[in-house]
Amino acid sequence: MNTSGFVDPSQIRAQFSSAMSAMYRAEVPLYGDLLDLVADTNAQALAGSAALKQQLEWTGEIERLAMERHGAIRVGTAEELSTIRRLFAVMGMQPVGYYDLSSAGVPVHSTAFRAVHEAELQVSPFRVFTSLLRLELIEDEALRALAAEILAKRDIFTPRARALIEQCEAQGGLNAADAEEFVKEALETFRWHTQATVTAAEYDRLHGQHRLIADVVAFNGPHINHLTPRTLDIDEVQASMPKRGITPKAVVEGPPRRQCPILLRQTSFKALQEAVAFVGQSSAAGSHTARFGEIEQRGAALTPAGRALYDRLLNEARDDLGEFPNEANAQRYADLLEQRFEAFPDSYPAMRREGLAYFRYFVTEAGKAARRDGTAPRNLDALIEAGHVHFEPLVYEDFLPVSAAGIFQSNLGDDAQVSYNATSNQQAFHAALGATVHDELALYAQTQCRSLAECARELGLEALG
Ligand code: OOG
Ligand code: NI
Repeated sequence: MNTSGFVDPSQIRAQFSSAMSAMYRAEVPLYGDLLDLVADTNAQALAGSAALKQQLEWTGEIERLAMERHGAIRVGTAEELSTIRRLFAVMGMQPVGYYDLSSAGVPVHSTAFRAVHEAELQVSPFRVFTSLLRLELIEDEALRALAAEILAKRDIFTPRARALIEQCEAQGGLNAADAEEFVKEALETFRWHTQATVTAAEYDRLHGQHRLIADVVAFNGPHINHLTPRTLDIDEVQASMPKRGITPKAVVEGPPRRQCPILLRQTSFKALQEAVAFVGQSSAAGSHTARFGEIEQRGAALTPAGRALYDRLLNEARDDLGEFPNEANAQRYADLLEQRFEAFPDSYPAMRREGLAYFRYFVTEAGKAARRDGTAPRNLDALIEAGHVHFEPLVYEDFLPVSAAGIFQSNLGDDAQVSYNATSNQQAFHAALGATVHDELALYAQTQCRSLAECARELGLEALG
């Protein structure tokens, strides 16, 4: 609570994230199994490596690890996307990054809603990968018209959620009672619907065009389709999943395993077939497949130079493979990735020296003592050398387009491997969103900059950099 009587948006986000997790756990028990497996693996990883534990203590990530998760939704119209933006804004979540997935055969473009300041991320790092269906990519004109007509009829928000969003915008915040009601009402948008809004025949037509189109159009809301806990050892979780009756996808997306993890590695288990009722059916005689489980391991955020190197090495490994990664070539792909990524320095000092990653800086006890004695060096490299300043990588808070496409595809089945010849259209996305997305690289640069300014202040220096 701040002086205005409003609840801190980060607190609303933390409450919402926890309510969403409880709802999903009740709806999809396998998600609960995954949470247990990840908690066990994380405890093991921390017990096995004092260095890892210390690193997460420096950055504070140790405190947010157990509550860390991301989810994903897919919406159908510009109005839905812009209202979702306003709904997330109540919880201090803003659109970051633009992801075009059409080139990978998924007719959507996306952003991630999340907190943008490190202090807010520390309270709750909850993020939602949010995709907008690109109806214009449906070739069949009659089907496109049908989809648009069905979408125009639905309201995915409760009247009370809409009212509370408006109230928050008008007043600049919500008090505790309103915030609690907001969490409850907002949650309704993300709930699963067993009742479809279309007939079985309409569903089949939509599904025949693309499974994702049926998923977006045929129900009264953008059900949360997965929630992803963060693990400290994704290979261990991947290997342990079958022992707990969970079948993971064949390939871990993202960079290979390294001493110093970078960006994001992800794996998922296949979407579940769930009973639904189509219009005209008296019971849940049909089925729909959308919800799945996913795990992620996060590493260092990369600078533009680091990201360019990552993209190049990833593309080279995929070119070497010569086909989409799949079950049959998974081991070869892992080997090729490792070979190519030998060109990416695997120590934090080297990544820092070469300007490949963003870092956070901390004044050590020795640094504070040296300041009192007036013996401290005055530039960053010398301060690090003398042990007066310590650095840790900034954790990557975003997503990766090639990985996201892999996650989508593993859950859409092989029949979805079409490729759209569409051009990415960030301008149209901004227009639908009613706002522009943040550039994630600028956000990391700002966090690094604030951390250097804080060190300079603590050391009584003009600036550090
Ligand atoms: C989103 C898939 C992408 C990720 O973590 O990259 C994703 C979706 O299936 O809607 O979740
Ligand atoms: Ni995901």
